[in-house]
Amino acid sequence: MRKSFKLLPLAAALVLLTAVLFGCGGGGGGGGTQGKIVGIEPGAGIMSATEKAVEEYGLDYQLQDSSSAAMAASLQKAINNKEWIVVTGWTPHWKFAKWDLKYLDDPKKVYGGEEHVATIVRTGLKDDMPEVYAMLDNFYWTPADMEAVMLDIQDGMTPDEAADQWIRDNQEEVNKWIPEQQAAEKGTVTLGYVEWDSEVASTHVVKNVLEDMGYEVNAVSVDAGIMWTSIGTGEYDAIVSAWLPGTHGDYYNKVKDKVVNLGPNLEGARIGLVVPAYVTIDSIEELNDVKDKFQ
Ligand code: PBE
Repeated sequence: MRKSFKLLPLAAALVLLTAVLFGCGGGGGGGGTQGKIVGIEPGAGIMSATEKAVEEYGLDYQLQDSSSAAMAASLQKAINNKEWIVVTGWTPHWKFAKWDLKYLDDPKKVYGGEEHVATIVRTGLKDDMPEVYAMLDNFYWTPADMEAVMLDIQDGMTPDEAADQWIRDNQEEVNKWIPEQQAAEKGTVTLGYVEWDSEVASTHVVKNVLEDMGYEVNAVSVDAGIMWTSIGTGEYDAIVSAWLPGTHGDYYNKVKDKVVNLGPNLEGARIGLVVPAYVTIDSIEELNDVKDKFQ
């Protein structure tokens, strides 16, 4: 009895010593400290893609959870100090207009190629709200359109102000989305989205168009996983934030038999690892050689 009590602290000390000597959780091969990739919200498709990239390229890097806003703030800080930083990035995004950035080459194509953003609606919406369905089906814009809204929000407008401004600047285009047959009875439309800058922009444009048509709109911001399960259960009427075929492929496959895919609302989207242009590497394959620069 007494003997084992004495051994316990000794065992704990040994574990501690081992951890100190071998650097708890660090290393994984090349030695030294791991590099750091600044990520965004844990549920984002780009986060699972990056975990896959770390594995497939054997990167001695740690992917850090964060938020889209915190990622942008880290980028700003690093650029102010001319420090190296690698973040999970995507297009369309205002950061490319604000700073000189580049994607790292991805020869293994872990991040897929060009993507589109699709509009997904719940089963039954077409019968319940035909003109809402028609408007959502017609909704289509370009990366430049989306960036204009994102930049206005970044420059201080609220998402509703920026969306409203864009609609007024593009009223002719927007009028083409609105069906001629207007329902006598309007109702409430629920849109689900995630607080990603691109999705804040698109969701608020659609929200404001529907409001102009006389509907009440709830734009509900949630985690990506919840957005996808809730469109599957029909709790939301629509999402305009489905990044396909790659980024949200797994989420989509789980609900695709229960929802209606209205096809692309934007083409020319992309995800990957992004660095400031002054960073002198060009490929994900080079990251391990310079991990000390990405602390
Ligand atoms: N994003 C923006 C999302 C999709 C839209 C690239 C951050 C994601 O990774 O899931």
